[in-house]
Amino acid sequence: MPKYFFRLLALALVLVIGNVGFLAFGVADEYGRDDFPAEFVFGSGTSAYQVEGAALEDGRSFSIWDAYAHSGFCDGANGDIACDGYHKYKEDIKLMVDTGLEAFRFSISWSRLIPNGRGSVNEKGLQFYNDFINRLIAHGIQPHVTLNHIDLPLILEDEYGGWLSRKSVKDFVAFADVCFREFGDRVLHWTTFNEANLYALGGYDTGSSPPGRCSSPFGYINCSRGDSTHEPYLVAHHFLLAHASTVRLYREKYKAMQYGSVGINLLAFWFEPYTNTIQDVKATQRANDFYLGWFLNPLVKGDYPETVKKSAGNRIPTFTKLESQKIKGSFDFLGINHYTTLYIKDNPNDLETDTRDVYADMALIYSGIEFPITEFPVIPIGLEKLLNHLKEEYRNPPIYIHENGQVQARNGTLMDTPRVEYLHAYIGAVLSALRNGSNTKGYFVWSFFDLLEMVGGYNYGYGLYYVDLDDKELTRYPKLSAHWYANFLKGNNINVIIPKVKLKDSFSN
Ligand code: IFM
Repeated sequence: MPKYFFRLLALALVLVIGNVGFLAFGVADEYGRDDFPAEFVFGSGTSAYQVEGAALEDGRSFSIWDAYAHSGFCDGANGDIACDGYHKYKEDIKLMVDTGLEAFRFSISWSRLIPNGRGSVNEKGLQFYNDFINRLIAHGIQPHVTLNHIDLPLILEDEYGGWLSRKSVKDFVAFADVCFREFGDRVLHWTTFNEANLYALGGYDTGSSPPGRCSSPFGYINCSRGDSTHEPYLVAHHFLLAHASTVRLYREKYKAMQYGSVGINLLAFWFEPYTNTIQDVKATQRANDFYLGWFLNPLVKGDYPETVKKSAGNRIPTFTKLESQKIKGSFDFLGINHYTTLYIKDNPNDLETDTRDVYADMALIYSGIEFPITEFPVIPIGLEKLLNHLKEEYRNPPIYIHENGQVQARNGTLMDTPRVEYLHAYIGAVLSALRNGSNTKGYFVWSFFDLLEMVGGYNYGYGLYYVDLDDKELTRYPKLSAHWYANFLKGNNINVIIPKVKLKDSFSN
């Protein structure tokens, strides 16, 4: 697509958004930045492999995600160059400033910082993240850092089977130690794992994310190695141990000097029963137990939920008394990634066979999204109910909504009205939840750019900014949603160019 096309479109968007009186079908917005507490943070985010590129530059080594992508699983795409964020970060931070971001969530590539997985630190990697963090802070943008966004160094996968081995716990904690030591004087918000639950399910049950392990008949891919019946439970157990040890390290060695906090992130759908039958209602509870309780029960109550233990039997590891004590209470906040609501139908047939994966252990069927996902259904009440559920069931922990956003085919359009509608509705739902006592502390739009997606490669995007992959400069262009978010964050009292989604709609149901 020619460059001038984007420039003209970008100019048109600026004119439209900036020119309040000119909007034909805008209706006054019903909430603004000022309706949220001043200390509540709004941001956006990315992750290392999805944006950085420079895959083998300046000493970085491959991660399991590089290997997965190079095996053709991300629709044939890979992150060798991605958005070239490694080289363009100064320009990118300028865009964050233009957008008015108060916080930015990103991950540190373990294999860039410690290319051998353990041992010596790569000075160039260290320099990059120091520069990045310093520049964010110089512009008043809080860095929120994820330690592992599905990108374990490949060398550790090859050496001992990665997260399948308990050795991963020690190496992860040592990596976290380096990060706290080097960046913790400036970074106050740390997340150990991104979507720990999906990491276990995608990586080891269905094979639909790195390292792509699964066993027939459970895989979404052709399973060449893995064991979908046992491995997801085993790696989830190791994630929890690694997480708890990392939190302990931070609390004992760094917290008194650095004053930061450490949390974990989970993919969190909201689930609604497909019908009002007792079976579907119970199946919906099971969906929550498997998706959230799998991690949150140990973190809040010290053990896996009874429903999960009952279905998984001896395939789920047990915690020793000491481990359980160590895990219980080992988080300062919970990060959630929420995209949409799914409808749940009971499916007891799944329990009739002894050879089951985690999904069969759940004994349910989902509906609500179809693959390939082209756009998520907009159901903001789902987010509100989810936040309420976390408040009721898990003692109202501090929450950061680390990811929320709308996917669209990446066809070059900057007029992403559906994304604006989506964001407007979901941010409204957050406000409702806050007013109902949720302890939510921040909200991050996923994602800042269109980037490499696990599902769909570069064919789909969530970005506020479009990255022109046909242009060797990889020029970034703000979409309508970037202008909309910027206006919201800057407190400009503008009308929005969207059909009205009234806040009170999200109270109904
Ligand atoms: O891009 C991903 C991200 O890496 C993890 N959460 C879901 C996003 C959208 O698919």
